[in-house]
Amino acid sequence: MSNELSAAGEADLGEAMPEVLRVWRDGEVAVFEIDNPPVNATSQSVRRALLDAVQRAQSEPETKALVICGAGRTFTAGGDISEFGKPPREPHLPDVINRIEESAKPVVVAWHGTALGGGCEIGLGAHKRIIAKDGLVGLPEVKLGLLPGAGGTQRLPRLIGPVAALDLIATGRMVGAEEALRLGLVDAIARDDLRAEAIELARGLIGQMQPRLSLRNTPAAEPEAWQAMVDKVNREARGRMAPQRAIELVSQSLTLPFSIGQPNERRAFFELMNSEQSRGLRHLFLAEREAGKRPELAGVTPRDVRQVGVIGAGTMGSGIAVAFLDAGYKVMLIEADDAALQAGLDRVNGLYLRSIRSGRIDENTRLARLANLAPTTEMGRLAACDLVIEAIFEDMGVKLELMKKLAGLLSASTLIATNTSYLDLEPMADALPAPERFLGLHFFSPAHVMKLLEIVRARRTSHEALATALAIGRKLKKIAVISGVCEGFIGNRILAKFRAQCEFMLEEGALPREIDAAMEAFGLAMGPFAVQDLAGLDIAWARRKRLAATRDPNERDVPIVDRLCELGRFGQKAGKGWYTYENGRRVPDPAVESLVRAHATATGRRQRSFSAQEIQNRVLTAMVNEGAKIVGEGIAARPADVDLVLVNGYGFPNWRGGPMHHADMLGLAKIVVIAEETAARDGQAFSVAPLLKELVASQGSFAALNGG
Ligand code: 3H9
Repeated sequence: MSNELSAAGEADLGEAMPEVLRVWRDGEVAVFEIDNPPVNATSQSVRRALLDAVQRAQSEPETKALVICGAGRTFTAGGDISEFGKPPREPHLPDVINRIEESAKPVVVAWHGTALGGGCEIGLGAHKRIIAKDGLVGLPEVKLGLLPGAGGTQRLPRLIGPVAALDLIATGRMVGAEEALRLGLVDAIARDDLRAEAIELARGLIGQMQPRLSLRNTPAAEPEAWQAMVDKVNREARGRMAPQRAIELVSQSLTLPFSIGQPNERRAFFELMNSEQSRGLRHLFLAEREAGKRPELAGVTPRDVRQVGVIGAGTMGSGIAVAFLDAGYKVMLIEADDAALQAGLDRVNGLYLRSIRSGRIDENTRLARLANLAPTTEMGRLAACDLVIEAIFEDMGVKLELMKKLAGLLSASTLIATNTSYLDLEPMADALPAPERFLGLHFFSPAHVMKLLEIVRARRTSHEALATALAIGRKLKKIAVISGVCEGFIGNRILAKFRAQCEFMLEEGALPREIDAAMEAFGLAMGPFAVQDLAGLDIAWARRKRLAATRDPNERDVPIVDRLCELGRFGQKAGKGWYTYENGRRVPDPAVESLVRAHATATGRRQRSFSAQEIQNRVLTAMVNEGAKIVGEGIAARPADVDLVLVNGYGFPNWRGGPMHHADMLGLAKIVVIAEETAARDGQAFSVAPLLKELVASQGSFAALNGG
């Protein structure tokens, strides 16, 4: 029988605080339930209440064991991110956890939902851990550029061994109940009723001496396995500091007592907390959660979408179909004829077979997902869809034809979306009887993998259509960012300026390999010329030829890519492009370098050498300047939305927080100086964004425009 004891959560400064810990007793077991919505973060009030409750329990004769659990949908998501970067307030989580571990009465932690970061560390301080069947546990601090700061790097290796501990800490991945049990991270998986079973477990421990993890030795690692894990972490760290510090601290758990390891961990935690990398990653965490919040959409109910039609089963269309199938939608895949449809189905199957090979899904999942796919060449069947997305050839004439057809076919409630990457949405909207139900859903290839979704709002797109698109984005587990209509929307518009600046530098004396090396050192996975080789230069060439007739003759244009294509250098698939490929390895090609040099000299521009720093500054300035125009024109609602697009769709290093955040870190005044130099040299190709100048004049920053 349960009896309510008290509610805690009183503040140390006499402020009125919500009750964040409910306390009751079940016989001799005191139950402490953390109740701090939305995710039970271990905020100061929670730490205070938990510490007081654990201490009080020590002197209560009727309490013989303790259970700590969480209210609502999750145990706890860990440290309160809104407190990060501010002076820490007592009691500190490591002290609370040490007190739990030292409890003379056994403590059991019951994990449900997610037990993350500090929430996992509370469990490591307890004497036994039990998890719900669908519970997840992990130390994801590394994703915020941090490390566990409440004993996690020292207790976890003592519990599950250093190799598995380093894996979890350095990747930040969450593990499910079965894996947690296999690793020894939990003592039991609840069969049915987590709370009741946790209380039973605690009752069974009454009167026994409880082992403390901090006093245990870390089990020795198999040297080869340890080295392999260290190598993997180093390889995957790619400029990020936190995983490398994780290696250091987990190693210390093997050789140093907890009393030294823990303060070392705490120091590393605060060093990382103050690092630009962690600031960048925390900025993105908050930006992701803000992106879908639009004041104009508050209270707008999204439409219910179940059946989706995808027109065009090429690379994009089949990837989009798989993205929707994976999220549980029914999908109708449309092609013009049987051969094209079969090729599309082969692509869809190929994607699923690859997922099976990589262990992401099993055969039953593949079959279940394919059961929701209806391939057809009959456009008329689209009438049954709630949403229709076109992913056909990128040509306005062809798209307008299709829109006219759809206008006569679809029911009055169907949402219509285009996956265009560049084209203007307004003429397409004009071709439809209900333009308020039309918008862009710009997926990135491969569409079932890439996290970014640009939702393009045309002039007449309704709030309901936008709210529905955002809800779809969430269901697809994408990071959805709303963009207005302009050439290339947010991402490709910035990419075009970035690429142009790289090509301008070629005309001024830089070489492709120098630019790629500088940008890879900055943190891009691949430099811009290597990326073009991967994508295929012929695509850009075809587009250039298409646009040639309408190109402004005064616009600065660098035709080197045309010369490469004329020589059949279409990129990796041809074995040569900006580079030559030998057994898949890219090698700078003297022939390309002479071609670049010859063209550069012929332009009559002054030739000089570029430092990596100068290349990075120029590229970043071009991106930030265009980003500022995009925000200034209202195409993106916030600078943080621009950051989300560049990080999630274009490989901008996440630990730099995106170009706009990074520019704030560098100081906007510096960016404006470089932008003005560029404009002075190249007035036709570059103009300084008015917003950038305004912010510098008012000593403002992009951060101030993010709100939230
Ligand atoms: C840590 O623990 C350090 C310790 O080692 C040592 C300390 C000394 N704090 O994501 P959602 C908010 S570091 C404060 O949309 P979901 C979030 O902003 C921490 N707030 O829900 C949002 O607010 P709003 C290590 C937090 O269901 C709301 O909760 N832990 C925190 O898709 C809902 O969030 C992590 O890194 C937080 N820790 O996903 C876990 N977490 O409604 C980070 C969330 O105003 N969190 N909020 O927009 C997550 O991964 C996901 O939020 C979670 C839920 C999986 C928990």
